[in-house]
Amino acid sequence: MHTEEDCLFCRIVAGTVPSTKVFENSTTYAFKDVHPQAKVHVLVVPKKHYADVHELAESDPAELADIISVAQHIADEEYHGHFRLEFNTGEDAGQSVFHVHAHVLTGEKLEE
Ligand code: DGP
Repeated sequence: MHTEEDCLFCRIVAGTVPSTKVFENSTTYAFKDVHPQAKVHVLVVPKKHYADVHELAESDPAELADIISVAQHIADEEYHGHFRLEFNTGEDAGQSVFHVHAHVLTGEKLEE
C-alpha cells in the first residue's frame, strides 16, 4: 500500500523528483512519461492524491473533467486535437503507480 509520503507522483508534483513539465494549473500537473509509447506521451495527474480514477471520480469529478480538458489542450497543441486517453486501474490492468494518472497519447496517428 502506498502512502502519500512514498508516492512517486506526489513527489513529482512537489518537485522533489524531477520531471519534464508540460502543463500546470492550481490543481493539475502534466509531465512527459519516462517510457513514451507514442510520439507524445504525457501523464496528467491531480495534485491531490487519489489512488485511481474511480476514487477520483467519486471524490472530485470536477478534477476529472479538468484532467480531460488538459488532455484536449495538449492534443490541440501537439496534433490537431486528436488523442488517446487511458487510465490503467488496478495491477492486473497494468497500473504500476497508485496515484491516478491519465496517459495522453498523441502527436502522431496511433495504431488501433
Ligand atoms: P501505469 O503503468 O499506468 O501505472 O503508468 C505509470 C507510468 O509512469 C509508466 O508509463 C511509466 C511512468 N513513470 C514511472 N516512473 C516515472 C518517473 O519517475 N518519471 C516519469 N516521468 N514517468 C514515470
